[in-house]
Amino acid sequence: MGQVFTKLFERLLCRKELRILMLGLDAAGKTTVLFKLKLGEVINTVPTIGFNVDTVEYKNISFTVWDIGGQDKIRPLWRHYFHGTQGLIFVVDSNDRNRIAEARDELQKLLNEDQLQDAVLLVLANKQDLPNAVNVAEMRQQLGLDLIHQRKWYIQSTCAITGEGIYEGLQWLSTNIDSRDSGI
Ligand code: G3D
Ligand code: MG
Repeated sequence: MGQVFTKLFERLLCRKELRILMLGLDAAGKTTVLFKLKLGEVINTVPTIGFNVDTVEYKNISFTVWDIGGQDKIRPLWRHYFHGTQGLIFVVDSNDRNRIAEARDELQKLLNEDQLQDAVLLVLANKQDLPNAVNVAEMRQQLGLDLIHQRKWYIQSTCAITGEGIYEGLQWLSTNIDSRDSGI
């Protein structure tokens, strides 16, 4: 699977620099996705006022990942990581019906961030292997994605454990990231 992703990422390499953020509530499956990509070493850092950030650098592409939700105090610190983001991947646990509303609120807040206005949005409706999972059509509605008109977005069903759907999602991302921002 790693090699498949490598091929996909080669397409992005002619660009100067590519910043991708992968965010979502805790336990959505972000770390599982990150390791599935097998891009390289995952570096975990805890910036001074304490939240865990994982980063993977693959050539000129950087993936930055952290758990969102709840922490209003540290929220302003996130902005440091928003700058220059071309792609936002929002991972949601489709099986956690009780927290979809919370995920939606967090997503809406992210989409309101000035520095994320140019980022395209890929939503991964993860954990589709679980029998009680909300399907993609329902998730799209519950997250309010149809109300987004100012930005390119896409929702992909995934199972991060098997890797199902991840390639398709990233392919969409690589095709839709605005090349004007990426130095072409
Ligand atoms: P996070 O990084 O977003 O917090 P993790 O989430 O990647 O740590 O995943 C949280 C838990 O969900 C993990 O289980 C992980 O194995 C599981 N998980 C991730 N993706 C999927 C999926 O697609 N399907 C299923 N069934 N489980 C998934 P543990 O038991 O290690 O806490
Ligand atoms: Mg994690």
